[in-house]
Amino acid sequence: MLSKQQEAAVWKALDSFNIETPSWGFANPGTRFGKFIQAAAATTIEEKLSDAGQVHKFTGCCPSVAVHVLWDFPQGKASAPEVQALAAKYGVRIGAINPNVFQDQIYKYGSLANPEAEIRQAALTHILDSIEISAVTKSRDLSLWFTDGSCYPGTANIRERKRLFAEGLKAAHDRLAKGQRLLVEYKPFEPAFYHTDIADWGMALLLSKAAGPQARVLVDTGHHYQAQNIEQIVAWLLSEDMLGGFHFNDRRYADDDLTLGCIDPYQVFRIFHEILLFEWETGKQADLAYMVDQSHNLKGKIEEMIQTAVMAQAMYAKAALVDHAALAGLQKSCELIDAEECLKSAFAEDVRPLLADWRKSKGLAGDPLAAFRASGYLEQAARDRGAKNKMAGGSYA
Ligand code: RM4
Ligand code: MN
Ligand code: MN
Repeated sequence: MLSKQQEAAVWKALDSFNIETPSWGFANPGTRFGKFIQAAAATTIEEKLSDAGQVHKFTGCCPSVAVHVLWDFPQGKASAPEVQALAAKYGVRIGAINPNVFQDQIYKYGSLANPEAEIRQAALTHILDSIEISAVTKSRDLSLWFTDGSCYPGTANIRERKRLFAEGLKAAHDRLAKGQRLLVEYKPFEPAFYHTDIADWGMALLLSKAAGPQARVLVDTGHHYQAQNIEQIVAWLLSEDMLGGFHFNDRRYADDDLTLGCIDPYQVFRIFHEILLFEWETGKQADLAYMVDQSHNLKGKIEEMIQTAVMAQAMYAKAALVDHAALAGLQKSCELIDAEECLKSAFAEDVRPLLADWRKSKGLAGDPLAAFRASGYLEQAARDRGAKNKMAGGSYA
């Protein structure tokens, strides 16, 4: 049984917890081996925002949507006011803006680190256009992920490319408005299979520092080597005031983009624990963007996103149950078993009844997935979009 005090801690945590959904998670993506089309998948930015609106309507914790400029702004900057208005129409707002400097043919040998100055400039121009879009959509974060790298030893000058990245990111940073942030994401491999220019958190950290004071590191939970201790990275970045936010997803092998916590919920809990422990110790609020970065080949997209939001809330609530004062004492006196049990007992609590109560207090259904299923939205979407999906063959766009 949870004490009144513990219940209050969970309640407070839930009141402050939001997680952003990705527009691309509602479309028909797949793997590089093929796509299995879903009749109800979103085919336009309007449909993506409508679906994201459903996730927020039933969970109450997904008020914003990250967008990919190339996929969601058909006319580039000119589409920004319309996209902004559509978000409002469906009860969400536009969150992080993701430039796309990896899909166009010109980026075969890289974007900001391309050996050709003209292509570097094209990439920078797209990033600067994305900053202009963020002014219209009132988005705080510009979220940058690069595929730059090389596939064979000896084919690229690694140090020169690092220099070019520092230069390009600084040029982008210089255009940020006050209060905006540049989030620098890292990933060890894919599509570059020998070296990736921003391969890990250390590289992202150094480049963020080189870019300027409004740059932070973005941790995508799927972008690590097997067995890497992600919560340690989180703790270090927090202590450096250099953690900007997350792309949440789960993985079993590599960058699998699986549903958050489907393989290892304890990992998610441990990440949230490091954040809440930091806040308790320092009395500071960690200023982080919690975002989902998942795209599902097989599961229903809206249902999967609801599962994700519910999982994130549950893990955050469990992390809020850790008795920080007790844990700090146990760590100091090296009482290993008791310290570990202190952490694990919070993880073991069943917070579902409390989550349901919290939802009901906000006028939401206790079980968001069941409520969404009962709404008939999915069946209607399948009817409205089925023919389009069949014809289009489905894509991220
Ligand atoms: C990448 C990375 C980026 C995302 C793209 C679609 O693996 O995680 O954040 O924008 O996928
Ligand atoms: Mn990501
Ligand atoms: Mn990824």
